[in-house]
Amino acid sequence: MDNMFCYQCQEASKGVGCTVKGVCGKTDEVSNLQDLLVFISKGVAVLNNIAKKNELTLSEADEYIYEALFMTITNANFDDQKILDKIKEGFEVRKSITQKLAALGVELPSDIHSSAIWYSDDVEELERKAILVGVKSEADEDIRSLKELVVYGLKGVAAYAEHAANLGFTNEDIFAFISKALAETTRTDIGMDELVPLVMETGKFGVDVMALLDKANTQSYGNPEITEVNIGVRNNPAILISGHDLKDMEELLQQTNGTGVDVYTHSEMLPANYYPKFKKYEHFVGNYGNAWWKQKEEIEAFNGPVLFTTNCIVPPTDSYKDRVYTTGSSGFPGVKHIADREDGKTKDFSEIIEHAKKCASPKQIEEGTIVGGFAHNQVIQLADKVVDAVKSGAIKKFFVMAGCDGRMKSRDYYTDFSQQLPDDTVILTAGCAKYRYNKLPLGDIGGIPRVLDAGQCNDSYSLAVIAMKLKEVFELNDINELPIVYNIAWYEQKAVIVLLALLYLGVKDIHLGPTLPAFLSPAVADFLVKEFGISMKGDVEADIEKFMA
Ligand code: FSO
Ligand code: SF4
Repeated sequence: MDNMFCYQCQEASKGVGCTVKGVCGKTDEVSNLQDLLVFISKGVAVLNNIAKKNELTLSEADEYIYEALFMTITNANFDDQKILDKIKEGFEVRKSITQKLAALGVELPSDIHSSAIWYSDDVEELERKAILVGVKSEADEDIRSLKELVVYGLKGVAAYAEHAANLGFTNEDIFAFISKALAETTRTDIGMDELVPLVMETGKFGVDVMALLDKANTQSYGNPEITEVNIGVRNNPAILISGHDLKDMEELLQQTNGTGVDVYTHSEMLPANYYPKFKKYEHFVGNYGNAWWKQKEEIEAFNGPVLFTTNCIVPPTDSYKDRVYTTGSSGFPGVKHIADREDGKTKDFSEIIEHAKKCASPKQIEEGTIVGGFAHNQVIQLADKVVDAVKSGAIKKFFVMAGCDGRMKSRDYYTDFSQQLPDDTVILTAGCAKYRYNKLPLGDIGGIPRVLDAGQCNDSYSLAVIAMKLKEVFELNDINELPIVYNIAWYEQKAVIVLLALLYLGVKDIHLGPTLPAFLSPAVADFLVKEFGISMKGDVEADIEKFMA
């Protein structure tokens, strides 16, 4: 028997799955405990679903589920102890739901799934159970594929729901769906006929949760606006902040204000630079470095402490591990974790700020500026200009190149593709995929930059809003009639939910790369090809010729 089995991300070993240790650096122990955490979350969902059917809304159960799922996303949490603690918390949450249901006189069904009742407080037994409840516990390859597609989509939904909730924005329908869908994946009698619609419904809630997070972000911090972001450095000690959580960003900026410590974003936090409420801070210098996978060299050069608010964490080397801090759903054994907010209070970033003061200022690795901030509100303000450029033929095609970056050599495709695209094309991007081309001198078309960055991966929602707006302006019946090509790069489960959201919105003929998800069985992959025209990226010249035809 394998030590572990995980095939949830694009780096799954040999395109099949990691069985000894994760390519991401996750140990077999952590991987198995994450499987157990998903199993326990399913049990909480089964009970929560029953509670909801009895009109009992239990925010502690909803919260538990999205936090637990988020902890199992690729590159978020490598800390076995934190995952064990979360598993044990799950037992408590289940107990509390069961008691509340009993108080209402609700009886649990006799055939309830074991994830809703299995219990142990013995660590060795927990670890033995962990090996048994993973992905492979579903024997049928196609059912497993569809169930995991739902679970991975839900992990993305959970991540975005958590960010929105941190800003005080929640949606009961989204929570109800997460519990319903998770509970559905525990059924042994469910077939393709029910799982395929469940996958599509997951996509619908992908759209809803991204819309909710968009509302949370823009109502809290203003609409992103066109911004020139500094990529050079200043001569002060500084903190680097990475991940996606804007509430953490806000509190870090507030608490560093006036301390002499500067703040820089890394990777997926770059779009924080586009929000009016953050731009006003003089000590918010700009963005340092590139996509997540370059963090080893870049953190080394940064000199100051780094705060991970979410994924993607690359296991740190000893040379800088003492400068790494995690918070929220992220974690790594042996690094400092900044505790969650207590009700009505902010997080306490004083330790990382004091740490920064003792460090040298960042070493310059780049200089100049990059432009971003093309989220839906900003682009819609430019709509006339864009529409004129399309009508005059100055813009022939848009390429949606949202998604993720990663360390695989084959991702050079995206840089080459951007460079070789004809001059009358515009790239619409979101997510860390942008680092493959956002520093290239691709110029502009009548003042419209050829790379329009909407923001983080969840801001792919902005790209969908822009597409809908263009469809309306051009009076088209179908979004697929627009001159837009989708050439998406995926890496982890947030990209899975973005992809399912696009499918739900009716987008056809998406090109996906750099490799096909290992969790798609041949039959499920075939279904996606036939139903939605999904295809894999090919080589640059042939793809451009095909797309421009
Ligand atoms: Fe990237 Fe990592 Fe945003 Fe992901 S930093 S890969 S899809 O976590 O979430 O785009
Ligand atoms: Fe492998 Fe990806 Fe799973 Fe890590 S998250 S163990 S790299 S499939």
